[in-house]
Amino acid sequence: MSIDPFINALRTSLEPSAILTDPSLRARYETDQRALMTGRSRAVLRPKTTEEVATITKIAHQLGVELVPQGGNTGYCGGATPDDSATQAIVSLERMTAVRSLDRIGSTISVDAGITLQAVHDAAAREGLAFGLSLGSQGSCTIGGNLATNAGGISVLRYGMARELTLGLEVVLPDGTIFNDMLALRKNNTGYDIKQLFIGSEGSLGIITGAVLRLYPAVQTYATAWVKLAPDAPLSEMIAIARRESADLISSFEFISNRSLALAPASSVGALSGGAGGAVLLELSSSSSKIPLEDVLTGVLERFIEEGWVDDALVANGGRQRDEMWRRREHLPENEKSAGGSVKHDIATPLSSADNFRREAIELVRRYDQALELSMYGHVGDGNIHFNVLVPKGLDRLSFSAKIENELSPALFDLALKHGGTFSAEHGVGRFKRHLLNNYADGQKLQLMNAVKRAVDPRFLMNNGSIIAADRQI
Ligand code: FAD
Ligand code: 2HG
Ligand code: ZN
Repeated sequence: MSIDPFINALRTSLEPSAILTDPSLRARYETDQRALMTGRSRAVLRPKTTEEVATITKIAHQLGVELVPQGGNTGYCGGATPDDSATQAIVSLERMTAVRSLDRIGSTISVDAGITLQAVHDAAAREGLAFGLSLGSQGSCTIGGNLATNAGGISVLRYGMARELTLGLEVVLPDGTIFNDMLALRKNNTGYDIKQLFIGSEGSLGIITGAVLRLYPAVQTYATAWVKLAPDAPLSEMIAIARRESADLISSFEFISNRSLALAPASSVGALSGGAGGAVLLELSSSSSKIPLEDVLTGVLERFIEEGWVDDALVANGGRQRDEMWRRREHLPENEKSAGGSVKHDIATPLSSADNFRREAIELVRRYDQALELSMYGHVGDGNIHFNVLVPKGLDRLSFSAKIENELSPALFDLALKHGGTFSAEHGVGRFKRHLLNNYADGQKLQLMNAVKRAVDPRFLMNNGSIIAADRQI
């Protein structure tokens, strides 16, 4: 029998496979996906139901044990990784994967929070419907993680962030009580919209156990182009024109720099290279096959070529070529990793400042060190660019990251803020960016966050150290 009173108490309510204490079984839950941080947990807990999550949380509350919620562990900010004290317990939702119900007429789906994003896509597709959130990690990330981080991805300009796709939520609060707001309503103006507090809270206010999500009619037709950009193509202007000329049928407008494209293995490049200014993956989509999407896309591309913004464009001639284009885009994070890694800057600015930010940020990096290489890509259609500094060959990844984060990143974030932007567009704050939140957030916002945290979790038992920490005000 364990001498840990917390584990002993749990054993009376949970089956043995729900409690992992063996270090070799715990290991994969204790390191973040980029291997930037490894913690040490007291145990990894794997509940199967909301009631089991409530039981765990109640016992933790009684004994003052801190919990770290975890979904697919694909996050970028170390928010699902425990500290190294061996006192925090990870609560993994990986065994809570059910579709609770799907309403075809109302276009909603109700799910357990541990279900993968891909499984939600599949369940919706079986009923002729679609879920609007799409990420490169969708085979492993979970709905709970998506809502906890308010994830973005490649279709935000059509469907919005995770928040905008959520109608209802079920959350186990830090004392083990259950907040149930699993309504499938578009309209419900009955007081504070409390569920919104948990979306984007990165596990610091409670454990999301269920959600009701909005679905849309399934896409029937796509028109997809790989656009080779001329130097200094004004992306913001192009986005505005493309939206207008396509009656807003654009679902993705993804920019990829040439340095990012060059990270791919030579065998996967084919015709999908960039122009002098890089490439854009532009996609229009519709649930009606009666709309001549390709004609609309051709009209947009002709306009770009007339303006001299585009050297050449390739329109996908079918699903296979479309898949190739998307593979080229979705593999970028993996390609960066294989090439030695990068220091990430997940920047968003208003679209009207995006081109100026990019230009000035490139100059800033050049002034700091001519030799640094930038991998820039992302969801520029919604104002978000991943402005990543590649780790030079032969340098230690962690010490290079620390140096850049000390010496260069603050200037890049200052520049983003000068342009009305943010230091974290879609990846969140977690443990890695807590100091940035302290530095950059409005003082009143920090006070309100602190007040909310203290009201919901006065003993700081939920994900202490991620976003907000007990040892400091925030
Ligand atoms: P985890 O990594 O397990 O956790 C993330 C945070 O949420 C942690 O703070 C954790 O405590 C909390 N959390 C997890 N589950 C719960 C729960 N049930 N209740 C309360 N808190 C919880 N992100 C984007 O926004 N856009 C992208 O385009 C994108 N692309 C990606 C591509 C790749 C290849 C990879 C590896 C990641 C990408 N991500 C992207 C980041 C990541 O996939 C998202 O942040 C995702 O939403 C995290 O989900 P997860 O289940 O893995 O959460
Ligand atoms: C993407 O857009 C993800 O592919 C990852 O948000 C971004 O790795 C990155 O910098
Ligand atoms: Zn992204």
